[in-house]
Amino acid sequence: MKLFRRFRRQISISALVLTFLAATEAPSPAQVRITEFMYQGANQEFIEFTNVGGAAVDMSGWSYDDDSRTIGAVNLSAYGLVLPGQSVLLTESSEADFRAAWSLSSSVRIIGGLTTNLGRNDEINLFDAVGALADRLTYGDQNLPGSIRTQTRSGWVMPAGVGQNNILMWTLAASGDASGSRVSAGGDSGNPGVYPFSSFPVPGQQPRNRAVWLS
Ligand SMILES: [Ca+2]
Ligand SMILES: [Ca+2]
Ligand SMILES: [Ca+2]
Repeated sequence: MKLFRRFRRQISISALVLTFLAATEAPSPAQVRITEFMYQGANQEFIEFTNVGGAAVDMSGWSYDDDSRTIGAVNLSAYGLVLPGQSVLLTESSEADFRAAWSLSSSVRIIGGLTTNLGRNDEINLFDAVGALADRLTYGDQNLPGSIRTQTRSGWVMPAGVGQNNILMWTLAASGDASGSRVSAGGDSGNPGVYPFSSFPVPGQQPRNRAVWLS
């Protein structure tokens, strides 16, 4: 009987260990999503990606492409580990020029020199490290009349539209709006580097503004 109890205890400990291992080996929910873009502006086009999930995401091996949908077209590995709530930027401009034009601090990660460029009617594709589609946004005011045209004003996604690939859930930036938009040195309107609606605001960045949408 004593032997049986010990055996049973060992079984339950093994089950606990197995449960723990399964939990630690499960893939992390890599919730990096497209949160802002401008296809053309005085300070050139840009795309913002935000980690809207609750766990840090290592973007090593992640990639971007436009409507040609090619995995690996533009390497995003330089972003490295992206914290919950953190936003990172991809721009046609040089990193230094973009940072200066938008007065972004050195803590905001920017990959510059993008040559896979966005047009008026185009698509943004974000692929994770195994080439799975993490997010996609298909847009074009000529293809979908009434949708936004992000020329000199960026578009930012309303919280309900995150990850939905629905351009109708995006809003044009206007100085002082709920997304914290402002004007760049060149006169563009946008809010690159912050997504204030994330549930996980990064310390030092704008506080979350979710109340605006919940009220
Ligand atoms: Ca462009
Ligand atoms: Ca293109
Ligand atoms: Ca933003």
